[in-house]
Amino acid sequence: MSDKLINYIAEMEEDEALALAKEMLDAGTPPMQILDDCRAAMEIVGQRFEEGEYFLPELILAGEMLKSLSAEVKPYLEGEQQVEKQAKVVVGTVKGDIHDIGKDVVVFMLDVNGFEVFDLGIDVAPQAFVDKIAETKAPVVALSGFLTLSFESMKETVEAIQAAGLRDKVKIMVGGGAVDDQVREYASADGYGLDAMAAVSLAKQWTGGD
Ligand code: B12
Repeated sequence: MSDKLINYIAEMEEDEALALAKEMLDAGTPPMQILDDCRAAMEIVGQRFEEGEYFLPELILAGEMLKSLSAEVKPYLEGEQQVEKQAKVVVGTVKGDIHDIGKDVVVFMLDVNGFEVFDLGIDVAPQAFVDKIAETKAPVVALSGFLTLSFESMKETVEAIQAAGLRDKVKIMVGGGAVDDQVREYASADGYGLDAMAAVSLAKQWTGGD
C-alpha cells in the first residue's frame, strides 16, 4: 500500500498520481496493488463527498483519474496473465446506475483470464441482460452496481432472468460499491465478489475453469 499514491488521488493531484503510478509499475510494484491503492483513495473521496467537503466535480475528476490510472495499469496486467478463451460471461452495470470504473476492471480481469466477455455497459435494463443471455447462451452473468438503488435493479434483473425461464441456465454474481452478501441474498443471486479477482474466481468455479 502506498500512502503517497492514495493521497495524490484523494487530493485530486492527477499528474503526480499518474507519474507515481508509472514509477511504481516500472519498479515492479504488482499492478493489483496500484488498483488496491485506487480503491483506498476512492473510499476517501467518497467519504469527503458524503461529508460535503467534495462535490460532484471532484467525483467526476476522481472518475477520470481512475480511468487514466487503470489504462496505465492494464498493459502490466496483460503481461501477467494470458490464457485460452474459456466460457462466456455477460456483464453490465444495472439499471439506474452509471458507475463503470469498477465494472470495467472486472471486464478486463475476466478477459485476461480467458473469458469471452459481453459487456453491456451502464444503466442496463433487466431485459437487455435477458436478451444477451438468450443470444449468447452465456452460463455466467455479472451484475455491477455502486448506488444503493442498484440493489433493487439487481433484484429486478434476477427476476427478469427467472421470468424468461433462464434462471437455471446461469449463475449470477453481484458486486461493486456497497454490495455485499446480504445484497446477494436480497437479489437472489448465486455469488457476491468484493473485487475483480473474486469475479474471476467465481466464474472459474462455476465453469470448471479451476
Ligand atoms: C467515481 C464516482 C462517480 C463517477 C463515476 C464515473 C464512472 N465512469 O464510473 C460519477 C461522477 C459519474 C459519479 C456519479 C454519481 N455518484 Co458516484 N462515486 C464515485 C466514487 C468516488 C468511486 C467509484 C469507483 O469508481 N470506484 C473505483 C472502483 C475501482 O471501485 P472498486 O469498488 O474497487 O471496484 C471493484 C469492486 O467494486 C468490484 N466490482 C465492481 N463491479 C462488480 C461486479 C461483480 C459481479 C463483482 C463480483 C465485483 C465487482 O470489482 C472492482 C474492481 O476490483 C464512489 C465512492 C466510493 N467509495 O466508491 C462514489 C459513489 C458510488 N457515488 C455516489 C453517488 C451518490 C453518485 C451520484 C448519485 C451523485 C449525484 N448526486 O449525482 C451519481 C450517480 C449517477 C448514477 N445514476 O449512477 C455514492 C453512492 C451512495 C449510495 N449509497 O447510493 C458514492 C458511494 C459516494 C458517496 N460516498 O456518497 N460517481
